[in-house]
Amino acid sequence: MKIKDIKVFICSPGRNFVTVKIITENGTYGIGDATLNGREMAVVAYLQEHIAPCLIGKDAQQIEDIWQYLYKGAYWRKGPVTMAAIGAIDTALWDIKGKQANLPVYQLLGGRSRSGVTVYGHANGETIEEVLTNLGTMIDEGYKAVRLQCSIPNVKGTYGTMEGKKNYYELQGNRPLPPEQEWSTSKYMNFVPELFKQARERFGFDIGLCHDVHSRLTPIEAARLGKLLEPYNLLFLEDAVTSENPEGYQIVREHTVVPLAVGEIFTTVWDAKVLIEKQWIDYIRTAITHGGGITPLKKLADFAAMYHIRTAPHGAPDLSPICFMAHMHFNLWAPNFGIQEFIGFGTPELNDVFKYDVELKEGLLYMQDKPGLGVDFDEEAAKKYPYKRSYLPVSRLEDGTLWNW
Ligand code: CS2
Ligand code: MG
Repeated sequence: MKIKDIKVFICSPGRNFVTVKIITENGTYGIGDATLNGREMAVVAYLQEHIAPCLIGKDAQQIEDIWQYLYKGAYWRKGPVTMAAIGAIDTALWDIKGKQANLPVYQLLGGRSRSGVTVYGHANGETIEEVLTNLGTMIDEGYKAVRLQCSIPNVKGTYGTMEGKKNYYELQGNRPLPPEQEWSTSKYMNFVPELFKQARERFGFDIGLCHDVHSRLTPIEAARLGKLLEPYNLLFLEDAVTSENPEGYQIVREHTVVPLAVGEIFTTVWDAKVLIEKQWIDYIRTAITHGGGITPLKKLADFAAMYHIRTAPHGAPDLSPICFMAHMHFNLWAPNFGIQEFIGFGTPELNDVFKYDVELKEGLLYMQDKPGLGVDFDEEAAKKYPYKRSYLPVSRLEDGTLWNW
């Protein structure tokens, strides 16, 4: 089954998404997500100029060999641009193989390990009261776990809040230049424990609560935050420290038992290797798109399972419904699946372009069996939403020092 054509689309139904479509000589096609927030066009060029010409005429069934060809054959390995491009190709090939076998992709991975996919939603707000109101709504909707993010008093712009926008897509799709946000570790550290104290006082301990630090703390600061949050029994604390130096997590681990989740910016298993082998983390967050596809993510999950580590795939608004559906199959299969981040079913514009069918019931996602990934991309609809350059914010300390956003 030879690859006849590879198309790359970039559209912006609210925010930018990069989509790959691989078409075989008999007309079967598969799709993949290649979105890299704020650097989308780099991945488009990598796909169009450097990957597509090499794959025309190759056998679409040889998923593993094509992955090795794209990873090792590039010479320059790893990195977000390369691996998002490879991830989209790999995902599209699994979609094709499922369609060819007339099976949902999870059946090709090893079948179901569970009936539904447990998710955690997002409750955020400008004040603790607003966050708790949103948390209460999600508990009423049946969520088993919720991530809490709140603006910090006297700090301009805080990660994870809407800044007055109606949804994440409006927020992320309208940044013609990188917005500058302020950060104060001391104001943050003095404030966050109160958020979780009040959440537990009002809603008890049955609901899973997590929090994304977004790599803003030093290891000893993260250790202190972990200790401060221990009474509130978090499901996990995410990205407590930047992960370029994995030994930073050794320091956090020595001081606190709060479960740690890392990995949304990882692009290969090598980024996670030390953290996993040393058991310095509890959840690995790498997404199929940014992690190079289903092929390497299956290997990463099995490696993590040897060290008691669960998967908790990244599920932010900058991962398209194609990645979301690939995660559905991955999560139904993975024996060490932990939980899936879920920010809802998107907007009318998003669903105008991406077609998929998933149901949320009592905090779990369910999908109907369809051949392949069970998601489609409407090329004509996508034309209505042209690409619009948009950036992630940058963060500065109150004295102007550039900091981790
Ligand atoms: C966040 C992401 O969902 C999360 O855990 O870390 O929303 C992250 O900010 C974006 O993916 C950045 O593009
Ligand atoms: Mg995160």
